[in-house]
Amino acid sequence: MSRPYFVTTPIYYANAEPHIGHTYTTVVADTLVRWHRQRGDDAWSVSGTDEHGEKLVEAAAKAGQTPELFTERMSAAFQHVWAELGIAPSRFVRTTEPAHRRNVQAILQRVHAAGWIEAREYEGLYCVGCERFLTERDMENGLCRDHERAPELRRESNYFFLMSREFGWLRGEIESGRYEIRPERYRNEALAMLRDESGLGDLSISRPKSRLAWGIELPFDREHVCYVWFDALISYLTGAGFPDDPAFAQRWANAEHLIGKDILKPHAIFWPIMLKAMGMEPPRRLSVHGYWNVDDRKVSKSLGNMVSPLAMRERYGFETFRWFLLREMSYGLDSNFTEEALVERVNADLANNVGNLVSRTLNLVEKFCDGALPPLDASVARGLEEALVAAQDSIESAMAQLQPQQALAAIVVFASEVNRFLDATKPWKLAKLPSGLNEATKILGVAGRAVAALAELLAPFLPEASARIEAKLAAAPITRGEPLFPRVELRKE
Ligand code: ME8
Repeated sequence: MSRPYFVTTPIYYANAEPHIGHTYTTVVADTLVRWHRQRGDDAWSVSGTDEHGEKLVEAAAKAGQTPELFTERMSAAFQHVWAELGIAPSRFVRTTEPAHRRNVQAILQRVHAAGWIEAREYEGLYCVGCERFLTERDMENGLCRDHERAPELRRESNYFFLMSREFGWLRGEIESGRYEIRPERYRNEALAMLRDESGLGDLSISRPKSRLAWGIELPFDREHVCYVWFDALISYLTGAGFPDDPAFAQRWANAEHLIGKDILKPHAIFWPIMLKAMGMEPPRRLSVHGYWNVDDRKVSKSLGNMVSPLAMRERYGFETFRWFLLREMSYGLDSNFTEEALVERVNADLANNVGNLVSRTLNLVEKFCDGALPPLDASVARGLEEALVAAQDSIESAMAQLQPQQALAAIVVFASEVNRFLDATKPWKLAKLPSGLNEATKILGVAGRAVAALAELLAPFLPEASARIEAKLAAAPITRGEPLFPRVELRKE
């Protein structure tokens, strides 16, 4: 029986082009899906675009378009970029699509009928960037910490989701690991939020239509639209096939959300309680990563340092960029991106090590074995078999802990071992000795199998390069051909 696995990325705000941060989360999700599929698991993934709320209305107005056309265009841009990069989520959810709207309304209706929603007057400081009222702790010097803009004083009649009822229950779910939040520091952060409830409270889940018409109407009060976060989180259910896809329950029971640390609170606190109110289980797991900075500065539109994945593909090749993202960031911690570091890293790992191993092996097989991979000789293979098992074990445990950078480090170690094996045995010299060809052939049989194993190890991380290695090994005759990873040079503009 294949085991189900379900992973989500955030659904990204459709107000900007995809940048390095979105690309990272999406690449990790894609890697996890490929990793699970390679193991025979039944993996399903969801990504999408978050298209309602004031932020979108502001962005559309700035672009001189209606919210409908603007979000259509921006969502298409996200879908286009992922397709260009060879990343295909099983389901891409737009929060403006009818299936999603139906789910949000049905859920609001259900939760309202079950007594979880109450109308109240509310006054507070609202940040349009966050799309929520701020608490003291969200601000510094009167500005929103995240958006560095002044919040507005607002008084509204709002519907509240009575979230605070369940903080005690939620603490238990997180503490027991029933809702697993990793790495540890974010679990602690979520528990700290729950300990100090002054930063929480009930959740306003409506906006009067008189002020914001761009959203999903509350089914029990058509004068209000649904708060964008309440709407957005439900996209995970829509993406999993809620309510009537036969695979939905299986998927949901194995759900893992990948997010950046910026959106810990809605995922750690709002979401499990929303699910409880619907009579559903919390997700299995929330895996939180840190921020990418670029040239040691926060990624921001105003600094123009958003790092477009398509521009990186143009300059260095996409899998080169993908390798750097996966190899450089320790999942959970912040990382810094510079093109200088990318160039240095990929030349060391890919051009000089992995790529070089593939080239020299194919070249030797072409030269001394007439381009046909010799049979495997177990006695020669022994040392490398151990190295392969060690690499597989390291990758297995790295992926279980969601530390892709450690998995890639293990691949680099394995490629180095095979390179050292060739350096030590020197088949190119042996082959020229009067009786050495037989021994050289055995060595190349082993090196060829090691390269095939390397392609398999690489498959979830660099699918295109992996497929290219496999195609080269399957060719008759085998030839050295073009280098897999040519050295890259800094092409910063
Ligand atoms: O928050 N470093 O959408 P969003 C690392 N629509 N990751 C980053 C990043 C950075 N500098 N910048 C963005 C939203 N990300 C909501 C989500 S989900 C129900 C609704 C990634 O477009 C990271 O995954 O602002 C982060 O959590 C997400 O993009 C935020 O994307």
